[in-house]
This record gives sequence, C-alpha cells and structure tokens, in this order.
Amino acid sequence: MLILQDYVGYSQYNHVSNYSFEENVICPSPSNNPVPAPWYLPQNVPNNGCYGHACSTSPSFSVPNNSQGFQYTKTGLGYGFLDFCQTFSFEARWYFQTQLSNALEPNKCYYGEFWVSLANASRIAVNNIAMLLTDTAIWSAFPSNSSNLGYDLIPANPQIFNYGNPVIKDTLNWVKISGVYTAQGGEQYITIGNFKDDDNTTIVQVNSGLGTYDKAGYYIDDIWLIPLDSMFLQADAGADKTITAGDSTYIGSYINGINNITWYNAAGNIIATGIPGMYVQPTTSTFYVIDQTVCGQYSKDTVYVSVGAVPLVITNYELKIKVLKTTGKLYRRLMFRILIFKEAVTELSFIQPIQLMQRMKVIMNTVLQMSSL
Ligand SMILES: [Ca+2]
Repeated sequence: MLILQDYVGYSQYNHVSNYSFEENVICPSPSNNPVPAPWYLPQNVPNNGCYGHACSTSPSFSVPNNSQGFQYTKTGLGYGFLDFCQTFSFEARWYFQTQLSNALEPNKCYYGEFWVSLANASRIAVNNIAMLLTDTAIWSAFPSNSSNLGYDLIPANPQIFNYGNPVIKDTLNWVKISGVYTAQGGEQYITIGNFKDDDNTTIVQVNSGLGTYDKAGYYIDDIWLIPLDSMFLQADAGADKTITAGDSTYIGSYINGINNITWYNAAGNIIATGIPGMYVQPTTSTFYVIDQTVCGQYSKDTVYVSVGAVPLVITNYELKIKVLKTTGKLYRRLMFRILIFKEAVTELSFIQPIQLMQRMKVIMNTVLQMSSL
C-alpha cells in the first residue's frame, strides 16, 4: 500500500512550496495567526484564524488541541484549518492558494495529493474536497457581502479530487485526496477548497451539540504536486482485509484519473476496468489483482481478503442428567438441552451414555449450519 513516506524522497520534485506549512511560521496568537507564506487566502478576507502550530500557547491555535478539536499533524508541527462549507452562512467557503514553483508543462502527467481530517467541531461533513490548478491567481469574484463576511465561493472545476467524490467523515485519521492530471500547460497556481455551491455539495450531518458548529471544517496538511516522470506511482490494491461471510469490503484506492486499470479475480478473470477501487463480497477467502498503466508506468498489486465464518454464539445452555432404573439394570438417561440465540431449542432425552458423544456431534453440526444462515 502506498503511503506518504514513499514520497519523502520526492520532496525536491514537489512543485508546492511550504507543502506542510512548516516554514515561515508566525507562532499563532489570537491576534496574529496567518497561514504561513507563500500560502494566502484568495478572498477579500483577513489572513487569519486558519493555522495551528505546536509552538502556540493559545488554546485556539495550538496542536494537537485547538478551537477545531484534536488532531496531530500529518507531518511536522503545523497544519491548516479550512471550512469547506458553512450552513449558517450563505455559500461560505475558505481556500488556501499559492503559486507553484514551476509552471506545468503541456501534456505532461502530474500526481497531486493532499491530506485532510474532519475537525471535531464540525457538525457536518462534505464531499468536493479538491485541488484546483489554474494559469492565473483565481480570486473570489464577488465583493464582500454581509451574509458570509467575504468568504465567497470560487466556482471552478478542480482537477484533483477522490474517485467517486466521497464525503470525508473521518475525524481520527488523515484521509488522502489524490489523483493524476495531464496538464494543459501554463498552470502555475494551486488552490485547495470546495469549488461547488451548496446545491452541488453533499452535506451529511455527523455531529451536534455543545462545541460543534454548522460547518464542515477540516485540518489540512502535506500538499503535493509532482511530475509523474519524477516518481513511480505504484498500483494500489489496498491493505489486506479480514471480513465475516456476508460482509463487503472496499479494495483498491481512491486515486482518481487513472483510466488504464484492469482488475482480476483469483481465477484470472477480468472483473472490472477503469476504476481504482470497488466493493467486493467474496464468500470464501480469495485475492484480487490490480494491473495499471499510468502515463507509461506499468505496475500491479494484489490484495488478500480472508473470509471468516460467522462466530458461533451460544447464549445459554442446560445439561440435565436423569438416573433411572429399568429392568434391574442401571442406565444413565440423559437429557441434553441447548438454547441458542434464546430462540432455537434443540432437545434430546433418554440418551444412552454410549450415544452421547455421537449425538452431541450431530447437534453441534446442526447448530453450525443454523448459525451460518
Ligand atoms: Ca505540517
């Protein structure tokens, strides 16, 4: 499975300056807490209130505890906060923008990636978490208005967002947003945010109550844009999984923009093409292979999915032994009663001791069959 640390060696090729918000840090205080340069907010708003760093003694802007909740950095000591949607304020959006270190070259492939984690103070979670690449420094077109204090929507069609554009709800882990983009040439600005209006944004309520707000605020860290010919993008079938029979699980990745993909099952049959990941529901343990070519780079990967039986739960049982005299000879007559799931009852009586083990085996086989239904 591809992880960020794989790219550390590629830092020199990253076109995003100050990609982890670790340089040019002004230790955040309540009166002065800008996102570190050369990042800025491309709106008619103060560069304020969207950065946290471990150096801060302010409860609002420290790390890992701050006004947004609790989260460690992805790397380093600092990270940004961005609201991708506010439902209390008309179409309110926050963005980070900066100039790339190099303009993009025409018809060249680039890999873009950044990481987000939903802030605990968010009452909602959204999709449309994206990276936009533009020739010029795109700026919020609207004048400041009183309903959103100038945090206006920048309408655009971003190039990098996750496959399927899922809502990101994870408050515990950092979630990767990634994709491959073939440049038109001349793109030299990068903007992170939500470029769609409320009607075209999926909004899911995830929280309520004290300390939460009607917004989708996310921590953001580690932003990458690397020419694909400076790195190797390995096919990613995802981490091996263990599931229970009847469950489905997602295999692969959410890396968008790779079209030349073929998925095979264990028998070598093609089961899907053109998608980086999918849900599978195998009934027995198996494996799947992803085979991809992206801008001339060929690779494959395998994921194993182990399927376990439904665990047998015996919630109660009774074993009764009756001793009776028959025709002068002592027999032990046994009654065995097993109660499963408080519903199914199997009852046997007058079992000869010699038969007990055999009968119990029959009962347990029946139980196992019932539990797998
Ligand atoms: Ca960082």
